[in-house]
Amino acid sequence: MELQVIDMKESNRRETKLARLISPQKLPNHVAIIMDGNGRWANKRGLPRIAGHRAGMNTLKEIITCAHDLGINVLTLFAFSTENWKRPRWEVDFLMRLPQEYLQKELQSLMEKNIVIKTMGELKQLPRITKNTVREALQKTKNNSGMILNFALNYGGRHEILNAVKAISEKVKRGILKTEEINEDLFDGHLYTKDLPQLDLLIRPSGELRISNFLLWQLAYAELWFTEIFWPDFKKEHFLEAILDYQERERRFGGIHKL
Ligand code: V0D
Repeated sequence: MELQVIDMKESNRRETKLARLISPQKLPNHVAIIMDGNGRWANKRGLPRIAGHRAGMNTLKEIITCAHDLGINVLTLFAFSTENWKRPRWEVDFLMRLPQEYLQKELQSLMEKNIVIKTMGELKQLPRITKNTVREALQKTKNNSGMILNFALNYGGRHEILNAVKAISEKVKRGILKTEEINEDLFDGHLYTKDLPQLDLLIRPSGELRISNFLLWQLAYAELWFTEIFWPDFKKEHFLEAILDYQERERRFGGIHKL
């Protein structure tokens, strides 16, 4: 008990220290997070995987609050990938009930923060209850004007790119678009992220050094930040550390730094 109290103070002090070092005028506009390591976090403690997902939901609350307080404009979260259907049936069923559980607990606080919920991915294939809950949340928050909270649900980066290719080629076939008119901006306009600012920073916890089919096109110039910490152990101080590292990096976009 004593130790835990000391630990808390220690971590609060670190948060305050990090928060003071952040420059408000150099914040990333758009941050994405792969919320990974929930199952392994639970295994390590001899708990069922679903306990890890629940713990991951608490982290989500803390990080959303932190991003909102900092003034981040868009937070994109990888909640369910097109590959996650390969997990055991019971785990998929459990995950599909989380949006409802989450929104029941948190929608009010999201409204108070003026947060807009958005999604990207194929919602069509989700169970009806999940789809309806999510659609209701989109509807309820659509007139808010604060931070965008963008959940990637049944999302795959290659799938997103193929969809764009299909939509563009259909336009060419119908004569609405000329092949010569296809450029990066036009392509951007056919992605789920078309109305969002450019991605600045990707955070991946839990020690995996991969992109795992997330935001393939959008990651072209984004900064990447990895940590070994599992998502349920990921705290405000880690988020602030990622933002601070981002601010200390020199972004070149393929050019050379002018001395
Ligand atoms: C499990 C840790 C919130 C990562 C967080 C369906 C994995 C908890 C949502 C959510 C999940 C989604 C849409 C929405 C509101 C909330 C969520 C899934 C998993 C996959 F509009 N947490 N969460 N969705 N986890």
